[in-house]
Amino acid sequence: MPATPAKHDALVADLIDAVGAPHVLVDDDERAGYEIDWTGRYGGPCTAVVRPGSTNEVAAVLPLCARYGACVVTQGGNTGLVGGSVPRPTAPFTVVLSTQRLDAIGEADPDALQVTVGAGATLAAVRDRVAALDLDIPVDFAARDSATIGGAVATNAGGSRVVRFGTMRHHVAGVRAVLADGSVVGSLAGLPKETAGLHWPSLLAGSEGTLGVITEIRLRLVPTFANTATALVAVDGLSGAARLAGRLRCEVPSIDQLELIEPEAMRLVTGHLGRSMPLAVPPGGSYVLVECADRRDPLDDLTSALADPATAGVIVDALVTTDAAQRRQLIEHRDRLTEAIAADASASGTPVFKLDVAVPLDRLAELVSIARTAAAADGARLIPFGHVAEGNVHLNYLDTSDTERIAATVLTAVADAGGTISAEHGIGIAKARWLPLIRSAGERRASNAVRAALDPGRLLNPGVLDPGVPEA
Ligand code: FAD
Ligand code: 2HG
Ligand code: ZN
Repeated sequence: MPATPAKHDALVADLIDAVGAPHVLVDDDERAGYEIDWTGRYGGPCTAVVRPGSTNEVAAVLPLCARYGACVVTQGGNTGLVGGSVPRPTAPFTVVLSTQRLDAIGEADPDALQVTVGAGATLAAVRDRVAALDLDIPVDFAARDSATIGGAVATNAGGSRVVRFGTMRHHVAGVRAVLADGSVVGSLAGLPKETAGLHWPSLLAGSEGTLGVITEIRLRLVPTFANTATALVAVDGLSGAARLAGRLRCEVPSIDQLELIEPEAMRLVTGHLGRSMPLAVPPGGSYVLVECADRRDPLDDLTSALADPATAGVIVDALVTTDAAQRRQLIEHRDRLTEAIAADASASGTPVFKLDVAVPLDRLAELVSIARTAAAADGARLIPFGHVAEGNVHLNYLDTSDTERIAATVLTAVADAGGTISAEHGIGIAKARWLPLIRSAGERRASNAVRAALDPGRLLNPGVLDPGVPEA
């Protein structure tokens, strides 16, 4: 239900009291960018955008929204790909709580390998800040200039370094967060060990803005590995890509990325970058981008592993380099894929339809084949790529006619293969109705109970992660 004008005005006045007039945006043109997601597929109107500047201001804002019955959608960099960071079209009495001003970055502790950052600090800003201490962030992906640490925790983001360091939840040594009633919870002490009941980082990582607003994070860091070697390897197919990934993980301790680029994706990105295909693959072949990073030169380890008879059998061709400019060019084939897809979608006028899924590695080839068949049946174009070691493939459909049918075919196949309908982007709005494919009624009831305990008014991110009330 839309708010009455009186209610809207009263809420806005109270929000202004809480955070100051410059940080409550109500004009159409000021709100517009917060109301539509990165893909242009999801969004809706909001009553106001509020930009608190501290945990205490967040703690003041949430009970105000509760008092007026307004929903709250927390938004970081708004790079999320499942519609969870923008208002719902059906809930116009929504406040977008932007973490943009929560962007402080503390002094890193080089002994503990930790730093305290505001939830609104971007990945790139934190990386730049800690570089002087020879430290780095363990999670990285192409949206690094806009995506925030808070958003990455809330979505349990993955990215290219998961093969080495794991997903975002492994790097949260502490959080501070605000619950719907304004309670401030968590700790930033960064204790690597503590067994004392409920653990806020574990509960909030991956909660997609449904359990609380994360305001600060005690983030784990990793050393900078200054010596790098990069390879683009053409292999004979997805099973070959999986074999290569397994062998390299055994034989090259400095593996930092193992990224999958299917030929359709390579064609699209090279066209976007105005380049020719860097290597040919045979029909049914695939590309794997390999990045090694170490304190010493990893080139010999990489080249001897690629020449090993156990891997050589699946390799069709390879480019290997340590030259900075050549490395950057190779990596761009993977790093700029989402941008290339967005440019294509914007030229064709139909938003891209994204499915981020993972299956056990030995089912990857079968799944991609089903995804291709679904594209052909729809008359759509499929651009598949991903993170090979985790069996995580991003199925990007362009020029779709019936996205529901594609989702039904692909997500059912994923579930049947023992996979997940969200490997790293989250469930958001996009996949909420498909959650029963991978979560039992009992599991959904338990999730609902946790959510109801922390947010009894269902204030926070309604619809996200919510397939409806499960059967008794
Ligand atoms: P938003 O988009 O603003 O929000 C995402 C979700 O988190 C929403 O549900 C929101 O309500 C919630 N949220 C945000 N901040 C908070 C907070 N402080 N407290 C509570 N809830 C919060 N993702 C990957 O995992 N791996 C990738 O490789 C990857 N690559 C990408 C590449 C591109 C080019 C793009 C556009 C996106 C990519 N993503 C990737 C998806 C996206 O960048 C990540 O999900 C990222 O973590 C979102 O961060 P954000 O700050 O933009 O969050
Ligand atoms: C990536 O791995 C991101 O590049 C984005 O997760 C994937 O655009 C996508 O579908
Ligand atoms: Zn990804």
